[in-house]
Amino acid sequence: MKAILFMLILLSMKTTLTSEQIASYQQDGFVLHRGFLSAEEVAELKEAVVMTVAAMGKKTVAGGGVDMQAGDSYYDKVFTQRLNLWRINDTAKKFMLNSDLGRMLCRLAGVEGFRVWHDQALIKEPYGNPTAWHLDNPYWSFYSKDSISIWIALEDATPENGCMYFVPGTQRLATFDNVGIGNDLGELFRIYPKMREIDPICVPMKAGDCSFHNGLTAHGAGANMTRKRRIAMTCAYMPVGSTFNGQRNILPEAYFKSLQHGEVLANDDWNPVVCLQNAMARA
Ligand SMILES: O=C(O)CCC(=O)C(=O)O
Ligand SMILES: [Fe+2]
Repeated sequence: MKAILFMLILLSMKTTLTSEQIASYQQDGFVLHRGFLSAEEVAELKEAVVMTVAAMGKKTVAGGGVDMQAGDSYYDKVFTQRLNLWRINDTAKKFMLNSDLGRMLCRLAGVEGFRVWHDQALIKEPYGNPTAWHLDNPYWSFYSKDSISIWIALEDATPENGCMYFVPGTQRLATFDNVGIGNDLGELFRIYPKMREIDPICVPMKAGDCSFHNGLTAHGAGANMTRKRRIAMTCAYMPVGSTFNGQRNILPEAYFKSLQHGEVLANDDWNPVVCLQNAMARA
């Protein structure tokens, strides 16, 4: 009975994409997907996220990654950021490693397969600082033009509480140079002056909506000017076959030390596969 219920819950996720959405993602480097989760799914995932974040305390990476603690800096007040919840919470795992979601990623990016890089709960607390413009992929332990993230609104995300903004087409202008998410909102545009010429798009979402963005698309979020938490759950995915670039990011120490530059990142425990198309054909 429990298993049947489990299936029904998963089946109600809206995982079909239109060809317009795919074309729009490929053109702009991001796309909005409305109604991804039902109200019940939002409640289930939100509860799991809030509970897991609370249980982690100041520890920022769960499940054996780099040992880091949140502090009291400007960055700590951009959001409460807790990573790899999927490693310690089955609900987060069920959603973030879902194979239908995996298929959406493959279709959007036009690549054969993805592994989880890391998930992140991103809670912009009341009066939280804005999220400075940045690119994601340069922080990670591999470089790819095809990495992708999902950002799921678990509360309505609005211009008042810090919804996301994207600069369309910037995935084609970016290299792997980056800036930190610090207190200089527009620093990214000093290294990429061409990106300044494009108008950012504000992407408010209802709880249950999600967006997908390429790891090289410039994006940021506003401040939270409200008294309520802006709660989002996100996950970044790495194309299958990506290679180690020498950066640690959140890798566990022993694994990090064992890696050679250029080695394929293929650790099924740490970076499980969420979709592999043509797997049958190649088997
Ligand atoms: O939620 C935010 O404020 C920023 C999110 C972000 O940068 C991301 O998901 O890559
Ligand atoms: Fe980001």
